[in-house]
Amino acid sequence: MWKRTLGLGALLGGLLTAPLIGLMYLANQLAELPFVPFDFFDWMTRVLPGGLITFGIDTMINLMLFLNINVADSAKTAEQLVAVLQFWVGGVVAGILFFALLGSRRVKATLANGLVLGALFGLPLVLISLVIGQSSAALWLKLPWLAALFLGWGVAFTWAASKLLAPAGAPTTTEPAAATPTSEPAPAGVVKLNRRQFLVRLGAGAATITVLSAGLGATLASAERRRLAAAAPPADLVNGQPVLPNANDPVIPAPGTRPEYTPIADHYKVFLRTEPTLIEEEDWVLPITGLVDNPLMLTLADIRERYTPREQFVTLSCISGRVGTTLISTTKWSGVSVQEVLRDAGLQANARYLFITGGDGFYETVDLDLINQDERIMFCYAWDDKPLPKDHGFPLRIWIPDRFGMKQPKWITGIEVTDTYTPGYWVERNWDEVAQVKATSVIDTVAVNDVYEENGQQMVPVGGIAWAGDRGISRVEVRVDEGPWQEARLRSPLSETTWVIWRYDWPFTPGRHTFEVRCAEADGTPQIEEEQPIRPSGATGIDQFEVRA
Ligand SMILES: Nc1nc2c(c(=O)[nH]1)N[C@H]1C(S)=C(S)[C@@H](COP(=O)(O)O)O[C@H]1N2
Ligand SMILES: [Mo]
Repeated sequence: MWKRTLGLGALLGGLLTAPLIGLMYLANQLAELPFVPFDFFDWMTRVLPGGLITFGIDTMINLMLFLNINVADSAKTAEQLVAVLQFWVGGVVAGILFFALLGSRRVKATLANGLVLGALFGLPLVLISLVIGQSSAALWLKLPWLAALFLGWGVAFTWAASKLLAPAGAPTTTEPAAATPTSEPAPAGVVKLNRRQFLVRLGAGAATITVLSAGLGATLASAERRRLAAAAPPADLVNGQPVLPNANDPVIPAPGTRPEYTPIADHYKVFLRTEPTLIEEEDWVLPITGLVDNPLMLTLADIRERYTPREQFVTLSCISGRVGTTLISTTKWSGVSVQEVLRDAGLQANARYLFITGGDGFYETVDLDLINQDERIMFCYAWDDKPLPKDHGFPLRIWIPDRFGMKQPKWITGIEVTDTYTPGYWVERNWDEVAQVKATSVIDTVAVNDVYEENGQQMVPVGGIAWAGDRGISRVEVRVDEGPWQEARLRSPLSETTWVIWRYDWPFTPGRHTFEVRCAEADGTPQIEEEQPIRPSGATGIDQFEVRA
């Protein structure tokens, strides 16, 4: 009996929740209506303790590395998948509970009770979605839509359960009337179905709706991505001419080296929520308040026009990348010096920190000593000469050289000048307070297919990147099978704050080989070769690359 309740309740819950998710996704793509699974997931990550979340992220990343999935491309996708799966499991659990209720006959399978069950399932979810979700659809549209979906789920569930709960052997009808689980003979002309046939039909119907809505939604989403990609031509060319400052450098990257200037669409992304935070320029002003003589309320136009524009080629990296990380990218950042804006606000004598908040609930503290030492620290409003993409913090983010991304809020919505230190979002979750960039070097390619001959010796180009924040790279060395370290050639970087592309031409010998790379900073400080874990301060160790040739 219990087994049956468990099985059938789970089955019904699962079957009916899949099309619910599909329809929400389609409406989300069509009219920006809420996609409740993401909203619920975001809410959950806020209420659950940080340690548990960190554990969850670690587990997911480990699994992806184990399955050889590119973390930079797929971490967010994986998280979204988890969010959808979690929602679906919620539907399965609700199915079991409700099936048990209906089976116990304490709740009759009436239309009214169907609505009640739908409300029980949906109400908390809809509330969460309305409060923390960022759907831009009007309330008069999203409220009836979500109500219809969840109430519809409840009614369909109750109806289907009543069919399945009909005494064994009794025929079930396909008539969706306010069904009561009785064994009344079916009216003439109605198709009689046994339980198995009924489930097959229900499953087919649910699968059809799910596949159609999810497929259509996905088609719309990929059309939008293509439209965006087409609107953005390759960034390092203008009218077919290279615009990068080192275009004439004689060191040509080994084939297979990552692009020196990351196409914006490929720039790695890290953010707290399941989806990027959407801020409309019209709705946005930046308040700079607290210990200042002249509190400011700046629009984006104010920031662009009142202060001196600056640009900088910047490599940004996430502290949670492993050795050989893909959570690192390079583009051109434009903005204004934070020093200049703060002069305008007039810092008071006891001002010590900026407490910066982001539109997604992220926050971080920046020491004013650091800002006073470095005029490059920037309020950034453009990447690659275009307004910041929504994924990357539109309308404003801060750039702090030589710090990992976790210290640099995007989607900035408020700045308070204070005399007290508040640990930032990730610092509170036990990550490094300073988060200074660790020197790192990575092998991207051993281009065995691009072998060429020099003085009768076959040569294979080997290449990759090295980076040490704003501290520069003076030397990159490669060794093969633990042989002697050989110096690589360095391409001049796009700026003193970007990675360096290196190249080493290896005298080919057939067989299986292990390549290793290490670098030294401009002042000669070698990169840390000892393996250290990612947390709390960023991974260190030697990147290895295996080839069989
Ligand atoms: N508001 C906000 N800012 C944020 C984050 C965030 O989640 N929210 N993540 C930080 C982290 S951990 C990194 S690595 C960088 C990533 O920036 P990107 O996604 O533009 O590459 O943003 C930082 N700034
Ligand atoms: Mo990060």
